[in-house]
Amino acid sequence: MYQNLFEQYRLNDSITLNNRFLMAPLTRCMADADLVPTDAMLAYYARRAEAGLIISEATIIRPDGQGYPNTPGLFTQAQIAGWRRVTDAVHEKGGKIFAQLWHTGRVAHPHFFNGEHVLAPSAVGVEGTVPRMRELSYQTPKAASKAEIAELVRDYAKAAENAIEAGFDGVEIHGANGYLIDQFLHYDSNRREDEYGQTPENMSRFALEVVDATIAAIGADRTALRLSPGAYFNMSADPRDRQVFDYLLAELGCRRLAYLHEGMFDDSMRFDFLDGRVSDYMRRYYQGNLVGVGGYSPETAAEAIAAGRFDLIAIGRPFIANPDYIAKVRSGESLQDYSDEMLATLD
Ligand code: FNR
Ligand code: 8K6
Repeated sequence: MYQNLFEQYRLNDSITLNNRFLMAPLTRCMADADLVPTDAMLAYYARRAEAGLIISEATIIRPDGQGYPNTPGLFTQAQIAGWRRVTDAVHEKGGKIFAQLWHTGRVAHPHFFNGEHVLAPSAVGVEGTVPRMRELSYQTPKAASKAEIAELVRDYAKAAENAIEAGFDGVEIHGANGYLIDQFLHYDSNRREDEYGQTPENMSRFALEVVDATIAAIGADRTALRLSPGAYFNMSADPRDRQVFDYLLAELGCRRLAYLHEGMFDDSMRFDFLDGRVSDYMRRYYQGNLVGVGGYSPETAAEAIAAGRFDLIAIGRPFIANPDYIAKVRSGESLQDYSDEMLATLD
């Protein structure tokens, strides 16, 4: 069944995947107090190594990128060594794994890094409190200076180098879901009046600088990007955002990334200003490898791939509920339904 999903897929000259299933990046908040991956995390990822590619849970590039408890990092030697054990275990089982590189921007909280402020494109805060730590209210961020922006770009590239040192096959830059890079890409959160704001070209500048610095550090064939053109999480949409993404996607088309990944929880959502689904919008404006995600079953994913709507499918919640998701789909065994209670343990 679903034969197209089990075909090998050649991402580029360096990387060929065993099948078209990606394990979506899934924050689990289970790293240790030093944000180092644990033995339980090693076992969790190794159990899912049959995926064509695992994308790690979002992993912070530096301390002030942290917005949730116990999210792993890639900025200390101990974190690199911890991830090395995870990547070795996945490779031993024949799998591949990318690190998702994360800075939460205005969704960060100084509680986690004993800091004074959080950095964002502009001093525009998010409403509300930190999930799982409701006593912590979000703060109004500090608008990053140009020197701070340059430092952030360098820190993404450094984290990418650290990821390669840790044995990852590549990195997916987290440019989605209302976090730092996405905050530059939407009018709701980017009110800058310098060369990082106000026009599609300026608003895309930070994202492209991060992408280009990462490519320079580890190569385009090992660099991927996740984007949310439809602001739907930690953010409000503005119809003008469309022009920013039209411009950005055209620019990305020239860069031969490993893949581009839509950041969505539910890809059946339709956005007027994108003329429909996010995946369809991205396919129209981007010709490289495209990853669909958000509420897909093996059936609907196989159909979408057969119809050419995207090339690869990322699976999130069903992979939490079914460590042996790939084997079950291959054999036609029924899948266990996901429930939020499953987030309490790392099975
Ligand atoms: C997520 N998602 C997510 N996305 C991301 O880019 N980085 C992350 O760390 C996380 N973390 C995360 C945790 C949990 C518990 C959930 C449920 C989701 C989004 C995820 O990658 C995916 O886009 C959605 O889960 C939709 O896919 P499914 O679950 O419908 O297959
Ligand atoms: C991008 C997500 C990072 C989340 C970290 C916290 C983990 C808890 C996730 C709960 C998932 C619920 C998803 C519901 C979001 C719907 C958005 C429209």
